[in-house]
Amino acid sequence: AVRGPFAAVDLGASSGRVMLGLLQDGRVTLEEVHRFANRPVPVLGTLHWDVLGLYRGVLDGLRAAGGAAETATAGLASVGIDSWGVDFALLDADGALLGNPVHYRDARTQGMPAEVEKVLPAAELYAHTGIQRMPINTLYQLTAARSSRQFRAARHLLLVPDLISYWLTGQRGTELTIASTTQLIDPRTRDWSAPVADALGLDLSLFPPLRSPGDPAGELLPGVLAETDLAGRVPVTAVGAHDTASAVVGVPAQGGGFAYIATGTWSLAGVELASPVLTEESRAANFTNELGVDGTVRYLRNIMGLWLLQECLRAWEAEGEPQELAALLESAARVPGLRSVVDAGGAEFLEPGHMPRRIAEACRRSGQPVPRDPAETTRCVLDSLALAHREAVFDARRLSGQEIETVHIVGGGARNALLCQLTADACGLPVVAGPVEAAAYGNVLVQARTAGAVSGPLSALRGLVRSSVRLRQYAPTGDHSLWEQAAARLRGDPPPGGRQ
Ligand code: LFR
Repeated sequence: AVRGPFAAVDLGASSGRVMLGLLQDGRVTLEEVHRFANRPVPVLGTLHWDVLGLYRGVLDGLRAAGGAAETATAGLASVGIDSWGVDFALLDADGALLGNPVHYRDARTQGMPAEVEKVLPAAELYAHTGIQRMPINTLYQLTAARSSRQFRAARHLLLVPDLISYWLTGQRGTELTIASTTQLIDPRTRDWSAPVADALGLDLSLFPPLRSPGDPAGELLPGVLAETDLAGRVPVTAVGAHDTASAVVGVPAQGGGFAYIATGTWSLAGVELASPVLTEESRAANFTNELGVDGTVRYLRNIMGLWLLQECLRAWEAEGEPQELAALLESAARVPGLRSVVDAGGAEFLEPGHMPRRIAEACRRSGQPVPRDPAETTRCVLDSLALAHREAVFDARRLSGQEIETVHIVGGGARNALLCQLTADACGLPVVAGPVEAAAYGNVLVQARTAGAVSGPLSALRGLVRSSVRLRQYAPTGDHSLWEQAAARLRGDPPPGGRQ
């Protein structure tokens, strides 16, 4: 069986990377061969992704993968692509790109959920799709875009990882896990929801046929081989093309009683289920049923995530007060906890700009102390995130009936010891942190299984991750009831004994 190397292309909202994965002696070794920035570009008032720039990064990454020693001897076994969700490109009948994809943080989706609900009430939409009401969802973006000339000229719609895959292979498909972020998939049938598309007058034939993680997705085109100095036939394999789907595969859990938090720009906190939860209660709790690898459902809540901190850092830098992250986290750890918390799921934090000011404003509005410096602001952000993690983990347990013994934190936030400890404290549960590159592990392992290098269910793949990485454990500390009080404060519950 082929043991690799496998190239995992993982595109995130702030950077992309190409990792090379190799299976050896029951372990996976991952090597980052190329990393490149992903900088959105505002053009005439619309925020875009520089998708050709990203593709350039992918090509450079594949060339670097080809240059690695393992590839020189064995050739590249396959390529898999995952990215952030919801965003898409429109192509004309010839397959040419009609414009740069618009960024989900662009303001065009403002008011779109309400627009959709005029024709399809929220409860009905949820019963069909089980997707959390977030303005960024493809459905709302399509509602905003549909009257444009570009949309009317479009004959194909490709989600970002499927677009990269198309450029590499010439073959168009729609991978299922990323398709589920559109809010146009029925999680029970794992197929497009005709009732939703019909109600909104959306033509589902814009989407190329669905394919599942593990399916073959073509081979690198001769022009791509030439550009990347790769030789031979290099298959592209559909993986969990949604980065969060790949990250959940890469959760090093043992047994079934776990929650996961995939942290990065976003925090995606929830559980893995065999079937969706489409109850009215679940809708009210704003839980989403995105699709996972191997027929699973990712039952989770989208939380604003480390975006809050990234945007603060950007603002401080722009104001001529750049902060060094490690030192900032150290000072934040010394700030007394839970003085002020904000709703880390709040749509008010979605768009870029002025984050410290917006956080201060949210604290002032809710009658809490306003953070006075970067350390206090950072503590407020991390306390708020930990609290949001707790609420999501507890709600996931309550709404799905799934037992939770351990919380796994994967992705960039697994590096942030303060966030991991606060999350353990807030949940009153042990936290296992790592790997940071969970999405790349998940991406590589699904390719490896298709190639026959590994076999078995997700639990077997997770076992391989466990034996490949060093994990950090955080035991819950502190007075757990303080978190309950903070949660009540955020909900606006009157304090015990009446309002002060
Ligand atoms: C994480 C992620 C989330 C999705 C957000 C926007 O990278 O994919 O799952 O909600 O980005 O697409």
